[in-house]
Order: sequence, then structure tokens, then C-alpha cells
Amino acid sequence: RRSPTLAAVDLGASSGRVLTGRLVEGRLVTHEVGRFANTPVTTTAWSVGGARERLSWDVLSLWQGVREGLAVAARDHGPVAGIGVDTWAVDYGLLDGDGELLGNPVHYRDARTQGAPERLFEALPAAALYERTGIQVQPFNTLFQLVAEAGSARVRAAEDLLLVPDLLGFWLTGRRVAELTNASTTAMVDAATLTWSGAALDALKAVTGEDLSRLLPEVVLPGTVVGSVLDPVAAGLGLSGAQVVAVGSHDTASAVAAVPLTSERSAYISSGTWSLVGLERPEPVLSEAGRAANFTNERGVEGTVRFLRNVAGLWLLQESLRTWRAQGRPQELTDLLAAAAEVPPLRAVVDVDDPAFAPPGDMPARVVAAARRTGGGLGPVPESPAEVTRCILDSLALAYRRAVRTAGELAGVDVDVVHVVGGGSRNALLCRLTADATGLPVVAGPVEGTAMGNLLVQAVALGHLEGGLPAVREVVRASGDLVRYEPTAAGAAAWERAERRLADV
Ligand code: LFR
Repeated sequence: RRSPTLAAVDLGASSGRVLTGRLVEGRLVTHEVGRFANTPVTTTAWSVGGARERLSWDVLSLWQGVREGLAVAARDHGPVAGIGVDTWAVDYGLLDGDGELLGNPVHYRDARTQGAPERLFEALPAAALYERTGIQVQPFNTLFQLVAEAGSARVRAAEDLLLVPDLLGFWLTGRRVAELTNASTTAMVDAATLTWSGAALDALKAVTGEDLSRLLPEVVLPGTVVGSVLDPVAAGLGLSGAQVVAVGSHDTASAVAAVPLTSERSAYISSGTWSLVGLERPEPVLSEAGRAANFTNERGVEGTVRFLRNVAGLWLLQESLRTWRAQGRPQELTDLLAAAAEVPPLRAVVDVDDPAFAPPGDMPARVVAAARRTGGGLGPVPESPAEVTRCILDSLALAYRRAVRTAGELAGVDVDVVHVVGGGSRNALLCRLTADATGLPVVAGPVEGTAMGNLLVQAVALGHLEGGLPAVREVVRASGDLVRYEPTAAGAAAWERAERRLADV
């Protein structure tokens, strides 16, 4: 038994991809049919304080890649019955009254949101915002981006705000919606009603003088069939008959949909540029303790809640690789990880959540500086690329240990296994360290979690897979690619020591 072909568009931190998927005898068979760079662009922005550099999406070049990928999907694996789009959260495009995009979406790593949360909190304190939305404070949340952007000529001219996956969906279908999993990350969706939060929008109005609720489209649930591909687009790309489905359009929502969780005691780490560490819950956890620990309650597919913490992820390693390349000392990842495995464990640890690591730039220098500050006393400061890599991976595993434990404590769950999905599930050293640091077995895979979640939510929505989320996870299990790592007792004391060391500085 075979389902028709579905296409997933997944825009990640370094590349965008188009994959096709088809259910064959209960397994998902995928093909990558398009891959293109996703390189943010630095331009010069004129704003109140004068000229400054601004980091933007190169959204038209991405759109070109998406079109080419979809055309290949139709040509080589068509006809295409469904299309789902996911990207990272929070970023948006603004449309004028004709539906034309006003400029490029700004990238969430742009510095414009510095100080924006504090401005918003003057009208609605952080605790009240959390109580309403359940969303942790990240300076880049859409709400704070709007605090920074309000008053600009672009916002004044805008009639619609679309999160990036919904923007691509609009270009495909002409329909304007806000898919819930991504909309929840704006910090403007009410945790109880799952519609735009009056409290958040009133606060935004109070601090900016603008009522931006006028920009927000209808919120739709993941799994909604948004509509057919517009005739001219379908004709150009060979997509007639294709339906666009609002999948978990937040990449993390798609990834977690594809985590083969065993029970509510399973924790997960969606491991890519970020590490999203947490639990799947039936209801948000809106406690003050959760807020203090900066845990968030993002919405998932089928009414689930992702109770998780953003831990800095492989970004530290990716940006180090980029730096070494730019410095003329390129490193091959496989060799680097093999060398890092030989470095003695836990000689230096850093707090991977230090905001100093967030912007692009010379990462090894920042890691070494942080290790000098916080890691000293455990061992020598890292110097070589292998030592820096080991320091990053030890530090990530240590952060996972803390986040998994805190998630369990806050939700009242006794965690018994940690699932790792995404690119990091291929990093055997990191998986091994995670098992040791948490003292729990790690089940790694699938590496293509996000694309699988995207495709399988479409399969359910379009009636090709019965049984909802449990069936999705059954297909993931049947599709293979899972590796188990058991914790070893040997290093337990060393992880405790490292944890204390970091807490003390
Ligand atoms: C992961 C992710 C995270 C979100 C961050 C910024 O790709 O979507 O879930 O917090 O990127 O949008």
C-alpha cells in the first residue's frame, strides 16, 4: 500500500531543503529533491539611532530554491498531493494592501531587540505575560521584534503580518493564516484560548502607541488544509492538484511530532542549531517556577504542548567551524569529532546559554574566553580545535543534564529515557556524553525528524494515515534509524563536580 507523494519544505539555519515522502507498507520513504543555502544577508538599516547593520533573511533566493525543489518533486516523484512548509520560529514578513512583501524579513539574530523585552514589561510585567501566554522570554520573540519595529514606515504601510512558513504558504495558495505551533512562539497567543492574546497586544499598543492586532491573520490548527496551489503557480511548477497543509510549521513542532516517544516519561532533545530540551505535555505548565527556569509552553500538533527550554545547540560548533574556515584552518567534522573524543573529559566547561554566544562571529575565541572565566580549575583552558570542540560538547551535555532534570521536576515527571532527534542524533560523541551526563539511556534518531514530522502530519491531514500522532510515531519507529546509548556509571561524580563548578561562578 502506497500513499501519494507529499513534499516537505524545511528551511534551517544553514540550508533549505525540499524532500518528498511517501508511505510504503507503513514506512516513510523520503527523497531529498532540493537543497540550497540559507545565508542571512547583512544590509545597512536606517533607524532612529542612525545607520546600523541589520541581519535579514534572503527570502527571495529561498523562494527560488523552494520553487525549483517543488518542480523537481513534481517531475521526478509526482503528482504531488500535499505540501507543508516549516522553518525556525518567530520571524515574519509584512505585506502591503496589495499583498506585496514589504522588504526582507529581519533575522531573529539581529541585534534590534536589545532592550525590547524590558520596554514591553513596563506595560505588562514578565510574570503576567508568562501567565497569559506560557512562553519564555527570548528577546527575539515576535512580540519583542514588534516593539523594536513599531513606528517604522514599513509597519505603518503594512496590512498583514505572516510568519515565514505562512508567507511561503501565502505565495503558494493566496491564503493568509497563522499556523498555531509557530504562532505560539510569537508570545502573542493566549495559552487558554489559543487565539491572539488581548493582554499581549494591549501591552504592545501601550508601549508603541500602535494597535498592531490589525496585522494578525486567523490562527489555524496544525493539520488544517489551507488550500490548493494557485493556478498560475501550479501551472509553472507542475503542481496542479496539490494541497498546502499547515503542518507543525515551527520546525521544532514538526521535529517533536516525529520523536518516537515511549511514554510521558520520555524526554526529548531536538538537536540542531538549537537544542530544544523538554517533555510533551497535555497541558501547559504555567507555574512561577517554570517561568523562573525559563521553560516555555509552545504548542504542538494535536493539542500537545512542548514544555521545553531553549539550550544553545550545535550553533556553537557550527559557528566555530565557520570561523576556522574563514581563518584558513578548515576542519573536517568527522576528524574533529574523532580528535575531540580523545581529549580528556570535562577539563573545561562553559555556560552554553551565555548570551555572548548568540550572535555570529569568532566562536572559538568566545568559548576560550568563557572557559578561562568559568571552566578554570577543572583543567587547562582549551586551545586546539579538538579541545574547543570537546569543551563545547561537554558543556552541551552538562546543559542537557540540567534541563532534563528541571523539566522532570517542574512537570512532576520521573524521566526514564532521552530521545535525541535531528542532526545531533548523528553525533555519537554528543549522544554518549548526553547518556552519561543525564544518567539515562539515549535513543538517537531519526536524523530527519523535522522533515518526517512535516510529511507525516500532512499524511494524517490528507487522510493517508489513520490514528493521528501515535500512528505518526509508529511510522517513525518502523522507518528505522534509531540507535540506543546506555549511560555508564564511570563519570557520574565528574559530571556532578562540573555542574557545581559552573553553578559557583
Ligand atoms: C529551532 C528554533 C527554535 C526557536 C529558534 C528561533 O530551529 O525554531 O525552536 O526557538 O529556532 O526561532
